Amino acid sequence: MVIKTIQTQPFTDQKPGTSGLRKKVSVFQKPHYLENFVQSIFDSLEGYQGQTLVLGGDGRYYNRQAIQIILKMAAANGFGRVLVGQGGILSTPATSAIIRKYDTFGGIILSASHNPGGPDRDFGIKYNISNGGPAPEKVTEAISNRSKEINSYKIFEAPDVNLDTLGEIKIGDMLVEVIDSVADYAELMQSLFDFDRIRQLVTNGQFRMCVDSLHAVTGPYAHNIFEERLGAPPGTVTNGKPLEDFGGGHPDPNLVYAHDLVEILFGNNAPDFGAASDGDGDRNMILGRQFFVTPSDSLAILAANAKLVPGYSSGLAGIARSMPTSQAPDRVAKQLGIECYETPTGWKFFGNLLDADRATLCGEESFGTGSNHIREKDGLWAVLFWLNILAVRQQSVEQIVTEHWQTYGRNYYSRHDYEQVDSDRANTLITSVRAMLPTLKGKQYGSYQVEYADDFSYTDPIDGSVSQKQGVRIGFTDGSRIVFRLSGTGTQGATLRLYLESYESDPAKQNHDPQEALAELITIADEIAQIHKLTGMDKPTVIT
Ligand code: VG1
Ligand code: CO
Repeated sequence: MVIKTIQTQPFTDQKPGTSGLRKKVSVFQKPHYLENFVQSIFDSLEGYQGQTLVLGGDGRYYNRQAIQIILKMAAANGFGRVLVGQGGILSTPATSAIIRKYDTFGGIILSASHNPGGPDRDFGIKYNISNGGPAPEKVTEAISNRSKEINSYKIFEAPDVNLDTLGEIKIGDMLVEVIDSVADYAELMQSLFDFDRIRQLVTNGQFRMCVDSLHAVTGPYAHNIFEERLGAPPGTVTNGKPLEDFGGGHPDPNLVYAHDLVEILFGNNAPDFGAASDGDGDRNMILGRQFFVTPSDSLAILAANAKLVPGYSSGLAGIARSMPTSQAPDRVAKQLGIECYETPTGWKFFGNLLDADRATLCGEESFGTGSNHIREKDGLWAVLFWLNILAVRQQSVEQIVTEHWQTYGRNYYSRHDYEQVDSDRANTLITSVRAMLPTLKGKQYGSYQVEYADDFSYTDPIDGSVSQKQGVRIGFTDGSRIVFRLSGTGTQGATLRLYLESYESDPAKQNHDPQEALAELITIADEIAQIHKLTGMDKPTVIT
């Protein structure tokens, strides 16, 4: 076995987006492409000699090949040890948990999350730091800068490691430990939630639930936690075997892509509870019988009920939500007398707040919820949190949500995505809305009057770092909002996201379809941004 130094040329497109670098598999398969990026990560870190790295992915196509390359590069660059998930499998939340539990230097997660997988689809890679969370912007910028000037990388010439058998093997001086992908994570969940109480609920013969892993990474975790540890009947977890192409679907837990689950929960004789998670296991969708819980409401409800859950019984230090997430959690925070922080989109912005114990629960409208137990959002954690609440309150999902609205009011919410828009057109749209911002204040649109219009800028309260241009927002005097953003996770063209929110305090008016309740705002958004004209699309591709 020898260390080789390979000469290479920089690629110009290795700037990480909202959550790591995501490209078509064929891009990652270009000679030196993955290697350049991995070496750029290592070159941007300091003090990792002899340290431990965690490595795993969501099992998508190219996961195993990438892991072999990264192991050999980690060894050649001087890491002391790598903990790699069995079969190359580690969910994003499990990786975060393992980094923290074993106090490792950092971790590399191979995933393009909810993007489809397969030879013609997407692959991705992201680096997480020693707190278990996504690398903050100063690190991703360093990686991106390094990738533009890199001219060589180091790799061990060594045989592939058997990833399927637990145990240890060496590459040069570096120890590779193939670890159980599930155990550490499942134990952490058991330490936070009342498993005895949840077990009583899911085995009482009355309560029925379905957990759809969409052939992505949570399958082994969900089987272990729900069926083995909690005793739910076999078959509770569906699509529980991770497949390289996720069975051809989008591993995205929303009403559009998790349609099989949606049909079950909205069909005849529907079960009481349904949940799904995404490719890498950090997102969740929560459904009751004939009932959908909007992710923003979910965060608010978890916060309002946190004291019912052992891991949070002493209360919350604060809540944090991404800017486009609805203001429902703000109302709970106000009632609890705690702060609700508003951050840019992407979990990396929650890290400092969690580390400084300013926030305990965090969430995003994009089906992401989590807490200070790790530094990533966590799909199955959210499912267990809901089950714990249901077990204590002995009410249905619908009852819990509607009572929440009666107490706090309802924030009607929806996101409209326009996918695969021509990038120039999408940029024109955002640029022209930005240019209009100074003129909008005070303007009347139908029954809405603009109170403020700005481009969201965030100053991190802990380290003072500033992130600008994080989404254009237009707020109205009654608290309603319209937000425009371009996605930072896509791999084809641009995706325009339009986020819509309005507030209804009257319980008699809280049972409308959000698309109807938001209809006027939807029209106003088009009037302001000329979405249909500029995208050439007459309706969104996905509505959540
Ligand atoms: C999307 C979501 C964002 C989330 C990100 C990563 O980003 O909007 O809330 O943090 O995906 O989630 P964007 O830039 O496309 O809007 V995941 O589960 O894909 O790692
Ligand atoms: Co994800």
